[in-house]
Parts: sequence; C-alpha cells; structure tokens
Amino acid sequence: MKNRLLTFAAIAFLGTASSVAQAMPVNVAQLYGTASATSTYSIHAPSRAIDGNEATTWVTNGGSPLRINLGQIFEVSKISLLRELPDGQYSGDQIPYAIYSSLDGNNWDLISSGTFINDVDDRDDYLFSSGLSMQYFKYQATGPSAWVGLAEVQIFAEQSTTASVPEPGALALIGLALGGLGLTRRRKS
Ligand SMILES: [Ca+2]
Repeated sequence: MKNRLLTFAAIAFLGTASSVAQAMPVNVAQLYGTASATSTYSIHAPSRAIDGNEATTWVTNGGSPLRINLGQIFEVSKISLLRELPDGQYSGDQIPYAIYSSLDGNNWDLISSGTFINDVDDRDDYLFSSGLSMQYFKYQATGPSAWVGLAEVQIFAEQSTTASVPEPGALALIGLALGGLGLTRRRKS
C-alpha cells in the first residue's frame, strides 16, 4: 500500500515537472532575426519589422522584398504579418503579396499569398500544424501599389530545449515530497 502511494506521488510530481518545462513557441524573428531590404523609405529601416513594436514600421516605395535571416533553421508553427498601423501615411488601398521560405537563402519555396485589404490593423496569420523548416523568410509585394509598410513579421517556433528532463530543483522537490510522505505514514503506524 505504501509503495503504491509513493508511486502515485512520484507520477504526479513528474507530470507537473514535465508540463512546466515544456517549451512554448517564441517569436524567433524578434529574438534571432536579421532583416534586410533592397529599398527602404527614410528612417523606416527593415529592422523595424522585427523589433517587437507594432508602432514602428518598415516602409518602402519600391515594393522590394523584405528578407529575414533567423540565423539557424527553425521548425516554424506560425507566421503572423501585421501591416502598418492606421496612420494612413504610407498605406495603399489593397496590397497583394507573396511570402516565401528558404533553408539556404537561395532556393525559395512559396508559402502562400495574400492581400492586405485596408488601412486598419490588418493582420494575416499562417499556421503550420506539422511545422515548416526555414532559416530565411521573404515578403514580396506583388501588386502595382508602390507603397508598402510592415509593422511586424512574427515567426513563431519552439526553441530547442531538454524539455522532458526534470530540472535538479524539481528532482529535489520530488525527493522532499516522497520523504515527507514516508515520514507521515510512519507516524500514523
Ligand atoms: Ca515594428
């Protein structure tokens, strides 16, 4: 009976430890990305598209691609594009675009295409349930509109961790809990 109780306690604590340690997707574009473009208007640099601030924007009047190098290959679960916030200063009416991924920066695979419809907080999300391997991202405006602005490109992936191994602190807690349980039962008996 005592051994069975201890086993249940250990399973309960291990379950807690592993769920706490599970990796959450993070915005690897903001954390590790480097953004570049062949055309930029004024002070609205490419880095502003991955700075985590929705009030800053990369702007071009040439429709050139925006490229983001993540620094290493990630298994991407979600890409979110946020058009510039509605100050209206650089927004066109409708801006069709295409987005691409690449492992080497030379060979590009089309992810999808879309259209930003209006000036108001327009966000497009792309989900990849089985993961999309990529190190490089490219946004290319494909329509006739000259002005393009992107407030944020968010690329979500789980960071590589040893998520299944409880940390020393968790193991110590398990030991303390098992010890306490044993002590309690001894006092009762
Ligand atoms: Ca920004």
